[in-house]
Amino acid sequence: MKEVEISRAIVEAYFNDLLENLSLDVAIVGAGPSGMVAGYYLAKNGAKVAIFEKKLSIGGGIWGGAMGFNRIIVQEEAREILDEFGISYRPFKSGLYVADAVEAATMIASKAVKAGVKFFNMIEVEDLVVKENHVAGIVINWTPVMMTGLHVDPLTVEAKFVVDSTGHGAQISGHLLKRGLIERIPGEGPMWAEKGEKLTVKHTGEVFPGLYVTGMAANALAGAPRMGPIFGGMFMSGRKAALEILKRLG
Ligand code: 48H
Repeated sequence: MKEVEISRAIVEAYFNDLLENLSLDVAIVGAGPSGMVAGYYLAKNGAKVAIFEKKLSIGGGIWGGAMGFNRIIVQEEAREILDEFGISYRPFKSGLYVADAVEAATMIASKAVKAGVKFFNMIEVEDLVVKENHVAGIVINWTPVMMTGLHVDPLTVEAKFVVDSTGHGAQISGHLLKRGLIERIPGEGPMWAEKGEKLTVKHTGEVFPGLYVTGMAANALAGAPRMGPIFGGMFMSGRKAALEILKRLG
């Protein structure tokens, strides 16, 4: 076993995958719960989809449950999504279920990979490709380059649709705001779990031609309340975006 053969295998496998994923049906930005669920339903139904995550680890804000107490709450309307991913849960009181955050994160990630989602971690999406008033892809750079502020030009990935699943900061939609392509991002409102959950799903959708938002990014764009450690809305948001995009892809 030669060290250089190990290096050759890694470089070849990784760059083959990257080459293979430079043209996508859907590029999802952010591997939190809403982005991973969207990716799963898209890939399961035949779309070519990759998720770009700036951190080393995927899962976004799901791992810690609330305050690091690693349990999440899911409401009745989203229970079928727990079943779809094979996540175990127990009823707490009428209409509310408790699941293990680590089990939820790992099951969703695993099913997404098996459905055909390609994850690229440690890659930050630093901008969008916009042509003739339509989002046509993402601009990517290596997270350590972004962290160190080195002046290194990015690469691009073309995609028929881009999904902003970047959570509270709605970073990707922010790139359109700073160019005056969307009018405003009011940011999420203070905690109101029930309303926040409903509005997450309601405001999931296309916010600019070719760009969808999910999860907390949808709340940030709509000025809708946050909801704390209840995750059914994140799951339903991801599924809603996927089903709408699948229709458009035909
Ligand atoms: C690549 C990026 C970039 C970028 C960010 O925050 P998330 O978990 O997002 P959601 O919306 O799927 O889930 C939100 C949920 O975790 C949560 O925070 C809730 C329910 N809060 C309620 C409350 O009241 O606080 O994941 C977003 C992911 C993260 O992994 C980021 O690292 C990643 O997106 N990301 N990846 N390029 N430019 N920006």
